[in-house]
Amino acid sequence: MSSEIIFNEIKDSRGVLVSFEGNKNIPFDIKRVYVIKNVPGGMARGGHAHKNLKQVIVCLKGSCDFDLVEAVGGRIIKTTHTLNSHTTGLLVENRTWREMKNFSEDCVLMVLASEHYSEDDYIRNYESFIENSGN
Ligand code: T46
Repeated sequence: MSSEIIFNEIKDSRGVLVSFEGNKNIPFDIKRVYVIKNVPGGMARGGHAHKNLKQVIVCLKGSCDFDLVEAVGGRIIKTTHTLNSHTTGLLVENRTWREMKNFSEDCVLMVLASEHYSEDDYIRNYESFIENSGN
């Protein structure tokens, strides 16, 4: 199930360092990293799920909300997560519908992905996503 991961900060007199390592504090091999920023006020993103892709999303600056829908033990579970810290990552499992909203103007997201980019991996129809989520 999707969940939040807490990352350690390494602080010294020179500042702060946070490390993200595949198969250590990130629970998969990292094949791709991308950044989302400059989202206009009121704009939503997402509106899809992925067949195989798992991701950890880290908010490096500002804030935004993720609405997730996924099937757990045959039941549809809906959760909302506010991302506003570089020490918290949101693990989004495959076959999880996501809507992203309430972006602050300064929001910067870093996304660590388990797969290379593939349009074929997207599930874009919410009704068929729910039907195929098994309940
Ligand atoms: C998710 C959220 C956080 C690429 O060319 N390479 C990439 O790695 C990605 C992710 C996208 N693209 C292209 C495909 C579209 O033409 O960039 C454009 C925007 O992508 P998309 O509409 O998928 O962006 P979001 O913000 O709706 O969703 C993305 C991820 O797809 C999604 O898995 O969790 O960011």
